Amino acid sequence: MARALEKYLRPGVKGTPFCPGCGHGILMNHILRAIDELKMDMKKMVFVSGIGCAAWIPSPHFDGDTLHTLHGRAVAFATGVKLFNPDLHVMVVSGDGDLSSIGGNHLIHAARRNIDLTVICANNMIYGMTGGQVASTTPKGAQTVTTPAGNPYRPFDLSKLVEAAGAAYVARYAVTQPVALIHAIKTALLHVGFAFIEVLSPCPTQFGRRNRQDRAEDMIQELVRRCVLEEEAAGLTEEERAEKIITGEFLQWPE
Ligand SMILES: Cc1ncc(C[n+]2csc(CCOP(=O)(O)OP(=O)(O)O)c2C)c(N)n1
Ligand SMILES: [Mg+2]
Repeated sequence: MARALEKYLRPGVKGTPFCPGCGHGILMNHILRAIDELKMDMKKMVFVSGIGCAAWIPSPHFDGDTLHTLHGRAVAFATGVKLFNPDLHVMVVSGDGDLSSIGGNHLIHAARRNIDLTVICANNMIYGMTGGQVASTTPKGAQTVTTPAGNPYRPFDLSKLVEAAGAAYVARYAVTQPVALIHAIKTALLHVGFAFIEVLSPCPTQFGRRNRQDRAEDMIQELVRRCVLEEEAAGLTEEERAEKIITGEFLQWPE
């Protein structure tokens, strides 16, 4: 954590729950940097998370009001907080499993209702904390502890799903695109309506080691190689495109 951001950390909380090479710690840094650059008042913010490694990002680390809730129910709790006090900035930070598997219904309906929340989904394509089970975001063919012969199903494209459900702002970046990601978090925080950012976050411990990427650097380098901006992808052939992960700000309703 950069020294300038330490003031946002809850006193007394030591160390990190994240494994070496996990992208969630990098994301934590990017979120705090966005808050710092916007000079947001932590007293006017509430951070809500569900259950999973990603849910540890705000809670217990952030020195502000945090709600560490039930698995899959972060968006429901966040909706309650926002309705109770609309002056608060309510940010949900949780995992792909939490938000889109068990919590999938809350996610799409909050997007449909355009509830004024900022939702950051740390997508490591697996249930990390519970030992590496298949998620609704796991790529087809990928090995997990519950799909040793390879995942037979297609994953959700989370950004497209939330966009189709009715969100006001949708972006996707990897933790390896810090400038664009911090900009997106700032935009999402200022945007009125349901703002969703899918953040690709490597999990060497549960995903990488089962999918021939056991070194954390390999996963980071793969993200650097595969993530392209929408405008860069426009010039690629169909074959080249299939290999890439398209990132960018996909949707921004005028306010
Ligand atoms: C009702 C309920 N079902 C299952 C669990 C077990 N569980 C806890 S976290 C989790 C998956 C978390 O995955 P994700 O949200 O992707 O977070 P990650 O650990 O990958 O960051 C599961 C299945 C639970 N705590 N509660
Ligand atoms: Mg996950």
